[in-house]
Amino acid sequence: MAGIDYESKIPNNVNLSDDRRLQRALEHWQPSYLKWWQEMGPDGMQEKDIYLRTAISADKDGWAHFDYVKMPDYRWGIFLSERDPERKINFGDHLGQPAWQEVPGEFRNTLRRIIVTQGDTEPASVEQQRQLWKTAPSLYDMRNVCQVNVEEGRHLWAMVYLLHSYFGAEGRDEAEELLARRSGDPDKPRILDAFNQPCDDWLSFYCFTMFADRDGKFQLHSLSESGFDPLSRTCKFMLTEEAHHMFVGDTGLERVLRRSAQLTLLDPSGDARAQGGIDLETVQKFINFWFSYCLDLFGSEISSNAADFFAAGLKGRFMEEKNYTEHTALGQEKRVTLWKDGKFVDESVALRNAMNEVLRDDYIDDCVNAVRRWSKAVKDEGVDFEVTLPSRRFHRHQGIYAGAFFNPAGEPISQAEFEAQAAQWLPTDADKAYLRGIMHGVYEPGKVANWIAPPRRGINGQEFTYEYVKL
Ligand code: BYC
Ligand code: FE
Ligand code: FE
Repeated sequence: MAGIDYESKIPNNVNLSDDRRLQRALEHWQPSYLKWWQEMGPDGMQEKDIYLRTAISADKDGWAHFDYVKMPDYRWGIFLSERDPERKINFGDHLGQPAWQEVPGEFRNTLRRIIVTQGDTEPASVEQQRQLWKTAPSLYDMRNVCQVNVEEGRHLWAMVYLLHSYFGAEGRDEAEELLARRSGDPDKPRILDAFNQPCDDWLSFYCFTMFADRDGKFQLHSLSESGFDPLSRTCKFMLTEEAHHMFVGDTGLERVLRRSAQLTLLDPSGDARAQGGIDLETVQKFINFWFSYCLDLFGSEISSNAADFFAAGLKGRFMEEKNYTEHTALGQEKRVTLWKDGKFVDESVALRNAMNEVLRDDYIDDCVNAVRRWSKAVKDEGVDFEVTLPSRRFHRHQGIYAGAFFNPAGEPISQAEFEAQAAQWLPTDADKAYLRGIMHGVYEPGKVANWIAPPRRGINGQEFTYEYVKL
């Protein structure tokens, strides 16, 4: 394993200093990145000292260092997990051949598209979250959103490294474009829908890190199986950081739900809002919204793109090597329930064409586990309320259910019925205005907003009362 080069402008474990041309290209991109960060990173937060984790190596133990950092001084580096010189392509049509160290010409465009799509989500999420620190419910939470943001910035670096290293002039153009698109901008939006949705309250932020970063987990896992070895190694290391992002979302929602339950009990008429909190029904609506948008991130249930990615050995299933014994996915089918001319029709789809749905299934299982824990937490507080996930058909904008109308149980309804009930299922403007009204930043160490429970423990062994941000 190459050592960490901390002397150069760009920390890395890829021997960047041996490749002057690449090093120059990345050093040329760096000021554009920093300019983007100043413009689109946490708004007005750039001069503050924040207790942050920085990736300093790809070793399992001791890969990260914690200290106070001003975000623009964060050392965004390029780290790939260790190379296995014996590694073989472990699925698809090239099964058993040595993993590629260079991009095969025939897959150049496809691979570039996958890397660009992945890369685009990283800066998008920073843009979506740039106002959040101001209304953080505690310094602990304020620190966490900044942590997530600097690491998404590093994930952008990871993809830009691949574009610059392996895709020549086209890759350099794509790297520029990654800094030019803007979340939610009608003229130059980010690529995937969920990354153009506003995320400007903390309930949305916890849903986002729970559900969108979890899409990241599954997409990165399937890319870490890639036959293109540099992509595989890059994604493997990104997953190390991703765990904390999902932790922030999962525990954030649990803290909100617990507090909602407590305030429901505290109020004589069981109204958490009357106590300045968030009622459980509102939390459920935000879950419905973000979960459905994140299901869209897996693409269409039946997808020739997905079949091509798998056949080419570019993108495998979740835990392809570990969880499966058969790796060609040929001669197999998956049942998919289509919605055709106002009727459900069960159809067998060639497994390769159903790869998006296979990954979505694993994702949903993962989400179900979390929801079970949250429901238990609410019951432990003494309130009888079941948190649920809506059906995979509810409120979809991509795939075979898009354009039709289903209730959260997945039953078909008319557009008029949907519109009549949407306010009970999805966040309304009034709900968002209510959240804006109760979410004021709490800037004193150890204090927490009324609408959320404190976390069980702090960061890196520190107390919750630690001064995570020096304001
Ligand atoms: N929104 O066959 P289809 C993360 C497009 S999250 C808009 O259905 P395919 C993170 C699609 O591009 C992980 N458009 O799907 C989390 C295609 O367009 P073209 C991100 C969509 O091709 C939090 C057309 O519809 N990583 O890291 O199999 C914070 C038909 O395509 C959407 C990846 O996504 C959508 N939701 O695409 C920070 C991995 N869905 O080509 C970071 C890389 C589909 O006809 N991406 N379309 O113009 C991929 O592997 C695939 O592109 C997809 C599915 C998973 C997105
Ligand atoms: Fe990321
Ligand atoms: Fe993330």
